[in-house]
Amino acid sequence: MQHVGLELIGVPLAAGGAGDGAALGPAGLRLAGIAPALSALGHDVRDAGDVAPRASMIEDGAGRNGAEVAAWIGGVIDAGLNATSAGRMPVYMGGDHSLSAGSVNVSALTAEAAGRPLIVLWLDAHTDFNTPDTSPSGNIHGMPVAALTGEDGLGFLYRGSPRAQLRPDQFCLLGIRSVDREEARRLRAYGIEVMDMRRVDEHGMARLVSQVIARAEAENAMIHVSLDMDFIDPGLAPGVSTPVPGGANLREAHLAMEMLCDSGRVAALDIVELNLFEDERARTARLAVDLAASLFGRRIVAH
Ligand code: HAR
Ligand code: MN
Ligand code: MN
Repeated sequence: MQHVGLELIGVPLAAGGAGDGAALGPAGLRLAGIAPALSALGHDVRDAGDVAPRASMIEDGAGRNGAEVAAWIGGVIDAGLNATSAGRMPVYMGGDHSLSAGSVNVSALTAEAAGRPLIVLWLDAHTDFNTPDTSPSGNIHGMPVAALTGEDGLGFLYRGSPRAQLRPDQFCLLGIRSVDREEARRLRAYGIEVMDMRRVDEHGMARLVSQVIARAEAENAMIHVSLDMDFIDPGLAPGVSTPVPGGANLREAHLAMEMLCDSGRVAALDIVELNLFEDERARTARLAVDLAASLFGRRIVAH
């Protein structure tokens, strides 16, 4: 692929999830060698360090730890815009998935400024489309897709930040195998595209990812890749907070990354939900680095 300036942005955020383990995600990715792995592919890699949560003036947040999560999302938006305004591609190292309420907003703002549409490819076991009213847990990492598509009850996450308009039809959720009852109802009502694991089984990963890329080509869209590590089967990626059996296998996950790389349309990457407390001998951290390398040009053989 063409060499690009990549900006690593650490987001040691765990307040949006159930436990504390996600806060070690950025450290795990750094120790597993994400910077040298991407530099070795010819990219100019800069590590911006960890985001600081904005001093929060939000007191009326919803969900568990709402005000704290909002402060972090403000920091993510500041750091992300800082990277894209300098022409660098952000790689957000989470941290729980609530951070993507900020990172995807940055990609949408950046695409908007460039006059390009954005497609969001959400690789996850979960659909993350709960609201504070429907969530069984109150955890905001189960709500970022709702926040991004303008759910009223989550607007507090963007207070003090520029905000892009994202429509439900700009999202494609792939790898899904855990959806709450109310979430399922809302997904249908909003017409969000859900490529669940049954569709992966029936049609194959290649065909589904091709469809997403073909649509991006038709619209001349950029693609934001939001990789929740629980997308991958927990037998291969145990280091996550909310494992669900029946996920993507190793080649399916790499193939998705390789095809996205070849599309030349990737705008940004989130790597989220890595939980070192649950990992086994850093397998999940290393796999995350390998998947990032596939997304940014590593090949089995050059062709
Ligand atoms: N749907 C559940 C909830 O809202 C679980 C959400 C899960 N966790 C994540 N996000 N890792 O993808 O609480
Ligand atoms: Mn998620
Ligand atoms: Mn998930």
